[in-house]
Amino acid sequence: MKKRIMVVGPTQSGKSTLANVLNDTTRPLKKTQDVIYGKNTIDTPGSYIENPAMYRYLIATAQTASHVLILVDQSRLTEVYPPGFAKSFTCPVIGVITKVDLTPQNKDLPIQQLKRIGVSEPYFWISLKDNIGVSALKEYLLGKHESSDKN
Ligand SMILES: Nc1nc2c(ncn2[C@@H]2O[C@H](COP(=O)(O)OP(=O)(O)OP(=O)(O)O)[C@@H](O)[C@H]2O)c(=O)[nH]1
Ligand SMILES: [Mg+2]
Repeated sequence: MKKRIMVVGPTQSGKSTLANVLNDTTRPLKKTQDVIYGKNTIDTPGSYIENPAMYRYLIATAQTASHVLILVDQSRLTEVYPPGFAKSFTCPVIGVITKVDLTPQNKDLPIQQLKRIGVSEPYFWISLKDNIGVSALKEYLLGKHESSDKN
């Protein structure tokens, strides 16, 4: 079975925008209401990580994923993840700091937050508006993924 990259993060943190980039698609960006399986991704609604009753569902969904991306919106640093949450997943968990075009001075807080969640470095800083860091992340995730798992 093809493994996909699961994208988790608070509401409006840029999950669906990133999923579009990873899938080379341009799906319209309206609030994600359900888990959406794309070519390379599993996009999740922000409300799922904001609702502890949905954690089990996210963890179960990740069982078929190659990676879990934990998004932290640098422009809006809400604390939605429980401490150690990354340890719930059996696949690699990658920390992605989004919207770095909006508040470029804010570097330490997202790092502290990712450490608290239990995500190990390296972290990726991206802007999907200014196209910063995107090709490095894509290469890291899909470079090996696609060649070993084509169908
Ligand atoms: N400035 C800026 N805006 C961004 C960036 N990435 C996404 N956005 C904008 O942020 C808004 C939310 O993006 P989405 O990708 O829909 O966010 P989401 O996490 O999927 O949101 P939900 O599905 O509601 O949880 C959109 O208006 C995007 O255009 C970025 O890197 N910089
Ligand atoms: Mg979305």
